Amino acid sequence: MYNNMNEATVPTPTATPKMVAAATTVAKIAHAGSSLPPSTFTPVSSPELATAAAATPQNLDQEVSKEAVYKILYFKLHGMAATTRIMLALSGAHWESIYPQDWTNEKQETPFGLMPILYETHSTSGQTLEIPESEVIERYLARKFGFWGKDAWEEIAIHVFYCSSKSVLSWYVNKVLLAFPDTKTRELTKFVEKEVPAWIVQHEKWLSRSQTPGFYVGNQLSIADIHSVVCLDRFLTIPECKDLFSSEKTPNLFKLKHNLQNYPRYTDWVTSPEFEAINVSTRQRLAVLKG
Ligand SMILES: N[C@@H](CCC(=O)N[C@@H](CS)C(=O)NCC(=O)O)C(=O)O
Repeated sequence: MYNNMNEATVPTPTATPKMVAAATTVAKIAHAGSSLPPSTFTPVSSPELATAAAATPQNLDQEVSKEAVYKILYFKLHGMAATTRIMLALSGAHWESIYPQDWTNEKQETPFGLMPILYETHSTSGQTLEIPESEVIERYLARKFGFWGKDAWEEIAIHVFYCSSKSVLSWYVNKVLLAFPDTKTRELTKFVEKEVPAWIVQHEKWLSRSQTPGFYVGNQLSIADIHSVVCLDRFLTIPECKDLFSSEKTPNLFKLKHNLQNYPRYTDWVTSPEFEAINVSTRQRLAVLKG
């Protein structure tokens, strides 16, 4: 499974900062010619990696830390990077979306041959953390940026709503978008008549019971709020789903969306030329998948 990892980048448990820096230099040389940051993913921890992963806790109320800069590698599509990009935008951290230039070859350099991948580079140590797997990235950033609740119970509740929305979006992607042509229509009907209405009923119920309108949990923005808005926006682009949503039919989901729109950094991101470019190529890709 780890065939493509660069062994030179794997620090031992007793690796010193000097050894880590040397390994990083070797990795940079090994990746000359590639557009991707050096691959550094490793199953072996070290004090330096643990410190880097725990470093720079930020939240929306704190001044932006320049200690870590982020790159998120994904196709020029919303897809599995949408929630991560929104969290990065909201955090005020220094970040950029990067796109594969020659994916067939670059794929070989990545931990699982799949995107998204988050690269977090620390300016003090020069260390780059490479994190694959969309859900891991989302949860890592949610914790780091303060979208993961204020206590252990809030964390559980946020996780519950986040997972519930994740599963309905996965249902759509796996059973409708990626379906063979002969089953697509049948699965889409199931999605529109059963899966989305069930999501709406349950999430409207829980949002109507929340402590603060516009948030699932507590009185602050969480990954559950952000991810449900990503789902809502996605479902609103499906013509067969559109009529299931309105300010009368789904007032609490709409409140969630309007609340998010009150964050200037969110609005800056979703009105940016780059977001629009991702919109355009997402629409093109979806048109192809729809057939
Ligand atoms: N479990 C992975 C799945 C990632 C995945 O399937 N990525 C697709 C794009 S949505 C990909 O990288 N495809 C390119 C390829 O297979 O070469 C995650 O959640 O990150």
